[in-house]
Amino acid sequence: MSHPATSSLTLGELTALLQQIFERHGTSAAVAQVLADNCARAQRDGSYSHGVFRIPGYLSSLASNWVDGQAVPVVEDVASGFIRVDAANGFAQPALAAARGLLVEKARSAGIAVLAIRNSHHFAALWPDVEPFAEEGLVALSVVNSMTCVVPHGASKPLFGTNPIAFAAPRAGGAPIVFDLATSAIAHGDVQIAARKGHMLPAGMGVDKHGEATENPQDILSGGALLPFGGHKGSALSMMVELLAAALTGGNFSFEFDWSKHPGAQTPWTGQLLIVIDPSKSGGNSFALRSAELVCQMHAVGLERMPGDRRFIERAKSLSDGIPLASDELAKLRALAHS
Ligand code: NDP
Ligand code: PYC
Repeated sequence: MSHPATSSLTLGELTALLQQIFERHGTSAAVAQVLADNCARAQRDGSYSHGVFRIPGYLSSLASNWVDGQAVPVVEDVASGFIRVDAANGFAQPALAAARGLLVEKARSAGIAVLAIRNSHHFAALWPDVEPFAEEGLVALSVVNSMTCVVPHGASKPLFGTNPIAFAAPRAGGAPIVFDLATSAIAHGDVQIAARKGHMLPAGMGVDKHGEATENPQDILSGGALLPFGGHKGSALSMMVELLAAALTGGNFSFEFDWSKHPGAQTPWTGQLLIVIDPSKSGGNSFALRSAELVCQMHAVGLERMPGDRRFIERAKSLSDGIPLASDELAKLRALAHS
């Protein structure tokens, strides 16, 4: 069996290429730099549903004038532990970047700080938003809502978004503890990838347009919907994400925006919440040592894989061998950088 030819790029090469693409397609240099960095790191870590796969979606949203690639976020310092950012109909990551310094300063002085981003588009993996805090010794939790495509448990029609939750905590002597999970049974991006590859999904992920269970990703994408993970439990977490990421920030609920007048729009126009905690304020044993102890005990009872381990292994491979990209995919990206 012949395999498609692959090329490999360094993180710097891929970031520079993606930055060129974003700028070429209407973003400011500052926005391009933040999005390119995010997307290249996702590709490096094998987060394929939110790596270069997302580039056409970003570009078609920009071309439809649904999202403002030139937006300049407005940061408001509203309380000792609370920052609000109006992303001005731009992407969420530049809004986080604009407020990040103040957020860390507040978390370190007050022990805890909240960043509430509204009027924002998040089209990426969530772990890149939290992992760097843990690398600085802080604990971080973030939630973001997306677009209506998930049927709440016990309901008959979709309402929630795929609404991920990401968490990162420092760990002594090892990589931070990080998880990042959609509250739907599967991320929408993975449904698209399965449909493209002609693969069926495991049972229990979604329903077709008649509300009947289906394992066919095409049925889900053409009028069907996803289910929450874990029945009523995932559904409750998805509801929590709507409340924290939209109601608390002033952003849209996943069902609240209408992109029908912007054909090609794909980036959800919602909100994002981050909570950052300085564990040094808790006193007692160092938090990072306690994290390491917990992981040690988890391994002692037979756990082989921590959340994040797969990504860290992919990252190490990418750093030694380069980030693999199918050669035809790379050619398309290079064409986009000049088109
Ligand atoms: P997965 O189900 O693949 O993984 C969820 C988490 O569980 C990851 O931290 C993963 O670690 C970990 N994990 C997976 N398998 C195991 C295992 N066997 N044992 C222990 N841990 C495990 O992710 P999702 O499909 O839920 O989400 C994919 C991405 O989609 C996320 O990055 C999410 O942020 C993104 N997304 C973004 C949205 C947005 O609106 N911006 C909306 C929905 C999703 P590891 O990473 O190491 O595999
Ligand atoms: O994969 O569910 C998803 C998703 C929604 C918005 C960005 N990614």
